[in-house]
Amino acid sequence: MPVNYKPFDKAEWLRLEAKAHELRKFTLQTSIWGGSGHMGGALSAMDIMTILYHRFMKHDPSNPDWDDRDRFVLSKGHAAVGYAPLLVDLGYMPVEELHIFNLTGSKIGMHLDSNKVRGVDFSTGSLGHGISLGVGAALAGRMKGKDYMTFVLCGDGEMNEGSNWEAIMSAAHYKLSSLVVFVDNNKCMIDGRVNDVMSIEPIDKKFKEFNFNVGRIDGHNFSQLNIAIEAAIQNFKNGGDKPTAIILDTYKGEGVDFMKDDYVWHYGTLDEEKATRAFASLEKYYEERKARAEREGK
Ligand SMILES: Cc1ncc(C[n+]2csc(CCOP(=O)(O)OP(=O)(O)O)c2C)c(N)n1
Repeated sequence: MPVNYKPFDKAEWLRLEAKAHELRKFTLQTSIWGGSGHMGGALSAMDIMTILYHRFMKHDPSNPDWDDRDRFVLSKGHAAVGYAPLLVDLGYMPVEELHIFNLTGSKIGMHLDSNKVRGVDFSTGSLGHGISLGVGAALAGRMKGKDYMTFVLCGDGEMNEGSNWEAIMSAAHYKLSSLVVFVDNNKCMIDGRVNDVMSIEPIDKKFKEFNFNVGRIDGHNFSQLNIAIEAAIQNFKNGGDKPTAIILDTYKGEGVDFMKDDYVWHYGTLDEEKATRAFASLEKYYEERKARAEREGK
């Protein structure tokens, strides 16, 4: 699949909104099929995953091992309940696989196994390892003379893991400009708010001090996401010598009113009544998102 460098106009913005909406619904549906899921962190991450796979990444569902593909590491591997539907939607697997999400015998578990799930570059789930994997992938690309990008998506709570900071230090040391680390800064983790458990702020300044190029944006705004990712890719193409970190200010459970900004929805189950409310809330949210794209898009 070629890199899609069409201009980011209103039509493109609306196309991404429609896709993210579809995938948010698909995420809830997957957790219903499986009986549960980490919906909060999947919903906060849906916009970044959508724009990466649907606008920027070189990848080919008919050839997942294509050597020139861009790499993606879902370091916050528990967001698989959102990532697996995205891969299904792209054609990496049939939808029937999701009907048994995380159930006995399913290839698709609560965290995705790259040996079992087509399209997944790295198995994740144990937090704190995705940036190391990304450093390895970016170094391998350099050694093989490839020009692929490596994108790593971390959680903000995940930044509590010390291993991240060793990997961040090595990414800067090796001047890995093909590496882009996103932090899904939704301010919540598994059983509390990040600021109460272990604050990571000022996270943008920390990356800067570790010699990264740093952006900090609204992670639910496709226009801002587009500008930040384009800049990161251009940095690599133009021979830049620093990796990039993009801090995404987001909300856990984004799109579903009763989940939004509430760590209780890190992991959960939707009964019929809650499911009805959640889907209705997503429809309302989509109308607001479309209205913003109409208003601000060019
Ligand atoms: C090494 C490790 N320790 C603990 C866990 C359990 N765990 C799963 S999700 C989570 C919280 C992560 O918070 P954050 O990174 O902010 O995720 P998000 O809010 O984006 O879902 C924890 C502690 C784990 N998966 N791996």
